[in-house]
Amino acid sequence: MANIAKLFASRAQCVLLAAARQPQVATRFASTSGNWEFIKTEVAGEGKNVAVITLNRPKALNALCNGLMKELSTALQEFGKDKSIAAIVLTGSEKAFAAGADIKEMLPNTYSQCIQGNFLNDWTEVARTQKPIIAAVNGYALGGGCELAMMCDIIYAGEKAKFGQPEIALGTIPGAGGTQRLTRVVGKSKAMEMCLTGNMITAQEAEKLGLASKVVPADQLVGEAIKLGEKIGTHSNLIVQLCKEAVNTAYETTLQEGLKYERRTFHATFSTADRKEGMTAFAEKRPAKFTNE
Ligand code: CO8
Repeated sequence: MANIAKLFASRAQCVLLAAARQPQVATRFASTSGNWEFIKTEVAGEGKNVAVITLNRPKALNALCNGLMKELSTALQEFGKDKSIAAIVLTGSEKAFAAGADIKEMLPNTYSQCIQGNFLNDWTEVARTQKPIIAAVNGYALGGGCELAMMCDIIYAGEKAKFGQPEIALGTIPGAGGTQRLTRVVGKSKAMEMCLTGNMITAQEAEKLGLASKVVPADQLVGEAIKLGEKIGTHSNLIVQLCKEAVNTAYETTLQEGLKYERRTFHATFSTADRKEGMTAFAEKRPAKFTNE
């Protein structure tokens, strides 16, 4: 156990050191120029610190073709490096967040092509992103679309959103987390029911099950998600990153190991300027001025 504690302490210190080593200049990337085929990107919020990525393939209900997933990964990497961005909102259209992987594109795939081409490898960028990602889900989030939403950190759902894992009806199974992330969130019985029948659940059910944290009217959804991103952006980006890692650790390890990781990360925050500033500001009854250091 002592070794695990040491490992976690050194992981937390590495994160802090790596963050401290990064250049402090705010860089704007091509991702904000709107030069995409399958997505749209913009920067929103009063402080222009929330990135919004909109899946934009309306004719196919935002089916997640390779080109779309590549653009999404690139945009996430670019916003991830952009120091001025505190949080990212990922959304689709009112009809569909995403109706799943592109069935027509996948149709001719063979087993050997899937294995040798490492099919789905491009899909991991969302879960690897260090900044908080909020999925704003209107309409269908099916198959890979539901899995994409679950790779995000927080899901806000529009009133008419529908979540489901219908792969079983296509003679396959979820391949990007549907049998794993969904089960951890909603429990075995509900996950089995959804994966084995392909039945969809409503936004209201998703909220009740803890899959979505809030249901809002469809036309206010993206605005609410941006507000959430702005609220997160009022805190230290550095500490937000550590906190996100600590919450994610709950899904990766045992309770004891997770508690140790949390404790060591908590200790590590005492080596940051932002921890000192946050507590000093409280004691002096003034707003904190975080520097992300
Ligand atoms: N792939 C490709 N095209 C799609 C997809 C899709 N997943 N979903 C919809 N479309 C296309 C339709 O083919 C149609 O195109 P066209 O006009 O050229 O015929 C257009 O979008 C509009 O769709 P519909 O006419 O069907 O619209 P409806 O409003 O009648 O129905 C539904 C909406 C219920 C969402 C319906 O389109 C549907 O059932 N879609 C398929 C949902 C599905 O099965 N998703 C799971 C896909 S498999 C998957 O995600 C595996 C994930 C594994 C990991 C990721 C691997 C990359």
